Amino acid sequence: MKLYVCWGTFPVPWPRTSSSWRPGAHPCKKAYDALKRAGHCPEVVKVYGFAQLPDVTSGRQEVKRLTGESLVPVLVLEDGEAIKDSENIVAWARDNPAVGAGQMG
Ligand SMILES: N[C@@H](CCC(=O)N[C@@H](CS)C(=O)NCC(=O)O)C(=O)O
Repeated sequence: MKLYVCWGTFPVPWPRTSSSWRPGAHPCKKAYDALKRAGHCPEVVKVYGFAQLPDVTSGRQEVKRLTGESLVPVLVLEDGEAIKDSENIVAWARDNPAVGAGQMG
């Protein structure tokens, strides 16, 4: 699976006012962490740029082609299904743990 993210999956230390930008709630990190927690190991694709600007990077163009928007994070499953919005990705990870995830030994 591929996870398209902005510039990385680092935490953002600064508070923002909109709901998806609370401290520590960097949407791309949230999506990545949820997938890792569920035992997945997504290939992370950094798309760089900014959603509000023209899609100059190939990553942004691919995300736009897949979802109709250039906003990340976007998860692309092995069958090509694209899931956009970090909340949806977190929910998908919760509902689809990797085979063997959570088992010890
Ligand atoms: N509601 C969306 C918000 C996504 C969002 O805010 N993404 C950040 C990047 S992590 C952003 O700045 N997007 C604009 C951009 O991609 O330039 C979600 O939770 O996925």
